[in-house]
Amino acid sequence: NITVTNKLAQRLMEASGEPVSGQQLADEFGISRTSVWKHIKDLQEKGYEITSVKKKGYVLSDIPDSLEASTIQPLLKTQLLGKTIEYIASTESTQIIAHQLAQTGVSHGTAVLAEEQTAGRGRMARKWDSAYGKGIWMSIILRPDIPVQRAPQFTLIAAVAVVRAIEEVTGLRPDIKWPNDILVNGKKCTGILTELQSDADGIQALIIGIGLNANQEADDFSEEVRNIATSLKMETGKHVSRQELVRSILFYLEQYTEIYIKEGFGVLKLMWESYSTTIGKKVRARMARETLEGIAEGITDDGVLQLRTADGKLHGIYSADIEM
Ligand code: BT5
Repeated sequence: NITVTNKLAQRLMEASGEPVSGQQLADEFGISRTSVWKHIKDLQEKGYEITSVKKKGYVLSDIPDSLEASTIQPLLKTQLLGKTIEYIASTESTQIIAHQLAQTGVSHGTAVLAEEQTAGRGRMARKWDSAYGKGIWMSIILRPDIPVQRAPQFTLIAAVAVVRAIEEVTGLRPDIKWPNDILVNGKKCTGILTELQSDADGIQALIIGIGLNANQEADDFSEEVRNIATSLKMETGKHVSRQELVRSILFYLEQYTEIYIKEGFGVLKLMWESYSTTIGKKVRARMARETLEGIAEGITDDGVLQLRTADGKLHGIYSADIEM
């Protein structure tokens, strides 16, 4: 029974290294001590380090570095986000799974997580490098009651949530490059892809795809991206906890979504601008049909980049690749 095992893991994680007796666990979960012992064995087989201290009980000293629900959900500080986690070791793309799930009516906040993507994607069908076990490849299904044209704001909100999570967990100071890149020391460590399902009634689901490079070494990246990509481990010199990052991203995304629904985009726009490296700079915006050069003056309330070209004209840019 998966759920009892998970709850037991949660109970031991929350005990923060203090022993919990088999009898107490048996009482709390309404099962026998033999059954407790069997669940403990299951957890140990999954990579949880649990020792049994004589006369005191079970102590959890380490958890496996996986993104399964059982390792993420204990210590999760959200009301809704991540309360349902769909975990797949290997998949083409968590976006595909999330789109399918969204159509079956899963609830707001459902998250899809994979250890590896074999066909991870960026914008405009570009490839997203997704090495096994090294990053966070996650798609979150949100169901906000907002008009379709406001959807792009969620890319910016998600970017701020990811930056806050990276700061909190690693102490690094990432920058945001409009619209969806998170950079550390000028190299890309996270990309965000927002897709939506909508009909005449408006947005049915937003699928927020987050690809975060956590523990890669340079060799783990394909040659195409090696020079432009970085991981949090490469920047800090330390292995980072993907579990903590996922929990923190979900926490901030939930907080910011609430602020957004209650108060609108204003405060979040200010936060986004404070992390942005794009605003105030001279940039080149490559779009499908043309390339424009000018000063990035700001973003509108809808997340549209305002670019002023040398002739003094102000252009609203909805989607582009930015070079600085
Ligand atoms: C993005 O696209 O940056 C959005 C990436 C979203 C990935 C997530 S992972 C979970 C979910 N499931 C998916 O299948 N996708 C989402 P874009 O701005 O188009 O940038 C793509 C470009 O980034 C590529 O053309 C490469 O140049 C570069 N790139 C690819 N993989 C990278 C990586 N792991 N780290 C840094 N840069 C990368």
